[in-house]
Amino acid sequence: MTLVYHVIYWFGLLEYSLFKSTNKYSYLAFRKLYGLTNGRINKTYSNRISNKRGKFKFPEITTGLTGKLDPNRLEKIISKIEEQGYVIFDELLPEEICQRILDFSMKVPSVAITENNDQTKVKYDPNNPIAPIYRFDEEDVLKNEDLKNIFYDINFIRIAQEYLRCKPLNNSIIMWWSTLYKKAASSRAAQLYHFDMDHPKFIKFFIYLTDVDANSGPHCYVKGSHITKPKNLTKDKRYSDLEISQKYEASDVIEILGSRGTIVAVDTSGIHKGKLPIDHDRLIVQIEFTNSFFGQKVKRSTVAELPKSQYDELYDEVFRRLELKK
Ligand SMILES: O=C(O)CCC(=O)C(=O)O
Repeated sequence: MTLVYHVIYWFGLLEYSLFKSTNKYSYLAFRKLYGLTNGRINKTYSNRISNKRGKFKFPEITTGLTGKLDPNRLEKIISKIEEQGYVIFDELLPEEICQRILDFSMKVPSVAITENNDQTKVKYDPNNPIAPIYRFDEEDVLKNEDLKNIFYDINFIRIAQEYLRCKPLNNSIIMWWSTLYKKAASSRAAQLYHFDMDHPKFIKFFIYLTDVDANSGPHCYVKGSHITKPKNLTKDKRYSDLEISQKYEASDVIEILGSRGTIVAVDTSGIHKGKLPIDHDRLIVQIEFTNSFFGQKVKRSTVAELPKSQYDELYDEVFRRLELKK
């Protein structure tokens, strides 16, 4: 059977190189092969991409939402992500920006998504939640200047480039409320352990826009699980807390707590979940970079769907804003 998956996957890669789209079966074969090869196929493909695609030339010191970044600090950040799968930055998104985004999230309708995937675009009302998760459309997110600035943050791009070992592709920026609607963890709201496998290699930056303690929906991560996973946890499915605790030491299962503004970079090919909030709703924004759009189709209107020429222009804009040269 593994051979069949390989054939479908390689056919998909060929098709992708010609038409820039991934057929459903090759995507499924790719996800399956990730588990079956413990990530080896991703490494092979990613190495090829790194060898082919260059890197942006950044100045020695860049300044962004994560403060001043020089090669020394960059190296430490990358080593940490490579070693444990995530890094928590000391810098916080400034208070006034968090507040402006929070105000925006109360005014602009978002999509309330139920466990059955019923979707209704409504204004989020903390006093009367109708779904465990309210996700904002990306086109609405990108109308907000603060969120746009997060999307264009130079340090995120620089860190993503170093981690992905090539010019990174902006996959998406999404923002969502996790609410107190349900008393049990929602699979739809990614509140059960799982790993992401949308593309060969990717990295996400999360920013908390509400204070997050153990009862208000922390992002939970199993240290080191992006490198290799125990045999029983390589299947592409959701896992219970018990299944995780049977395979990992409690000290490897991390709840990322922090006041609003906390910024984290996470390789979510590692095992993770958003814990069910029980005290307060959580608002979070996520920016994702990838090394290839092979894989999951992006439904939202993201830069991922823009033709390459326009895509480069987006990077031009990043560099124009920052008065830097590519
Ligand atoms: O809500 C969270 O913290 C988890 C999000 C998640 O599972 C994901 O982005 O893949």
